[in-house]
Amino acid sequence: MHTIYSEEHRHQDGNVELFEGKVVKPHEIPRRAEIVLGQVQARGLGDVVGPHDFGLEPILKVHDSGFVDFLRSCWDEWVQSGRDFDALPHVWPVPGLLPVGMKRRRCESIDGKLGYYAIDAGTPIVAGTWRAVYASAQVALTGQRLVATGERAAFALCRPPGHHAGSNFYGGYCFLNNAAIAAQAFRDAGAKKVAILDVDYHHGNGTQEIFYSRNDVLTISIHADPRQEFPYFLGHADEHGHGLGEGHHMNLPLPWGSAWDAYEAALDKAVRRITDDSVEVLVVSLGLDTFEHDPISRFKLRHEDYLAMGRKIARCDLPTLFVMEGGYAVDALGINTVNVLEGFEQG
Ligand code: SS9
Ligand code: ZN
Repeated sequence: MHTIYSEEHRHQDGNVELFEGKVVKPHEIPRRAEIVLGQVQARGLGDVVGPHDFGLEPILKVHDSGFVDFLRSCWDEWVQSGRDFDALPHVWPVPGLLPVGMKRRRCESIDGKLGYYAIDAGTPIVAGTWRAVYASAQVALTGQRLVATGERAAFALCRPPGHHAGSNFYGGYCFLNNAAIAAQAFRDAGAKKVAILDVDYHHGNGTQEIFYSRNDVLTISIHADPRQEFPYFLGHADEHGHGLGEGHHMNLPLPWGSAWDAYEAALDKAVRRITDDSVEVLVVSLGLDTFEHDPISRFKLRHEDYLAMGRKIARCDLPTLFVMEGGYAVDALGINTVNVLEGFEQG
């Protein structure tokens, strides 16, 4: 299969992340994408191609224009306000802050805007963030075009990742929801029903939010239980979709310490839900932070389990776009990623 890759990702290169209350070096670093690209080439997965530019239009079908404007102008406003270090939020309009009858409003101060749009303080905005984020979305859209025009599968080597970003918010190292943008592009290209299967260790809260009231995009996420793990406030087993979307969202939370046996059972449920529906195309949010040695996660998947994961995803028997999400055991990230893709090709 083809891999889509852009060097623009290197412009997202933060200096700090607030991680569990501590200021640390970011986990989401440029070397992640370089390691994956190296393994794609070393194992001969297929051609590596650059992205086309589809512009802002497909992004604005998923994200609010005010939010996109904020991402584009944030760094300049931050610098104009006298700062030269990474832009992070430090105050939030939590729901109970406002008296009954009052609406959340966007503040003109850049600190107010950061708190308005950010869900965490772990996602630094730097000078090159928008460049990298825009290119990452175009990488996903280029993969979408390849699959929509007849390829069985494609691998969008997106960085930064996307699944924590919603229609009007960013966080969890994610700014624009690449998988959601691609899924919407499949719909606009004529696919009647699209499925997004999120196998990242963390719940795909942004993807859930974007499609929660819709029945044309089935969203399924297998992840660490939000009672224990980020993003904490969403991703429980009893969230099934709302209104028209009722029954078109599925969360499969698993406890800390879960290994392949438990994971495989959840993946079987996901595959069954997809094959029971009239889904025409599959988008996989491919996070590899379920790995046993991931530094920020607590699942126990091993190298060989990713081959089995790829084979199982192939049982959906659908045209498939893989979109890169998380994975922070950087030295193993290429092996685990390409294992899924090779397993899929064998399956
Ligand atoms: C809590 C810290 C989580 C955000 C992780 C985002 C992962 C994106 N243990 N910090 S795939
Ligand atoms: Zn993750």
